[in-house]
Amino acid sequence: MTYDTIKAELHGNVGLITLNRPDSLNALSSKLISELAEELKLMDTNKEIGAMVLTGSDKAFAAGADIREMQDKMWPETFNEDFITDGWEQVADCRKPIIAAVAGFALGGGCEIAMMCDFILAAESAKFGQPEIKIGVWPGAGGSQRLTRLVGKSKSMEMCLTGRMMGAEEAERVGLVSRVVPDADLIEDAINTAKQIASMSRPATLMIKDIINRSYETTLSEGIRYERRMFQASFGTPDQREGMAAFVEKRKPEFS
Ligand code: CO8
Repeated sequence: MTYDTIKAELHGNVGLITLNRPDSLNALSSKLISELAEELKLMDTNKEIGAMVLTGSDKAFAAGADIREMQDKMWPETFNEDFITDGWEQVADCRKPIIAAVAGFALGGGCEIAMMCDFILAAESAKFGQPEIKIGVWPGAGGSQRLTRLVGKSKSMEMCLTGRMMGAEEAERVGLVSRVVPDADLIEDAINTAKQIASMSRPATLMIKDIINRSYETTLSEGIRYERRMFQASFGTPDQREGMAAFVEKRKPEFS
């Protein structure tokens, strides 16, 4: 499929989506969000694909929602069309693991989309922020909630109230990103990490994503109970049989 605002490629069993609006630092227009949602749905249901990578350019993952496009909107319109809903949650709704590979700016909606991914790999040049306050608004695609859960109240309040950007080193220190890599290695590292995930048992990867995400939605005791029930249910799956037999027989597992 070809698009105007994103590029989609396959790298073996990994789907790579590149945000592609270079003239506006990948500002998230409604067209971009709808193309991204469409491609993510295709990749999420494509049996050949085991994991996805979402990236931008060297300069920007995405510098936020498209300010030019939304500047004239008024409240009745935003409410009636449920602005920032259709398509926006598709990244978080994917069942397969999705990695954000971030270089340059990840601001506002860009930071929010990166946080909807399962984890973030950051290039040394990455800069994260929720600068909405500087244009007279506040986060609207989950930033106030996801950033706070990821980095804690103090850091989240400071970032959202001042709009300051956080560099890659600080982002790794506070747990916003899983690892920092040199800019030149970002895409290769992200694809290799996704390939590693895609080579594992598919039900196991989907289940791990599901049970970790459950921890954000429930109490500790309910989450642990859910994890245990799901763990018990893994016994009898072909991949459990194969994975454990391969370990005992000292060979590489071949997951179905
Ligand atoms: N929207 C539209 N255009 C943008 C955006 C944006 N968010 N960011 C950059 N651009 C454009 C610039 O207007 C400029 O275009 P042109 O060359 O035609 O003048 C081009 O990209 C390059 O930008 P700069 O010249 O400003 O580049 P600099 O390197 O000087 O600065 C910055 C880079 C610091 C990233 C700067 O561009 C900036 O501050 N951008 C805005 C960041 C921002 O405020 N983001 C938050 C937006 S609000 C938001 O995301 C709310 C999320 C809620 C969901 C929204 C859903 C739609």
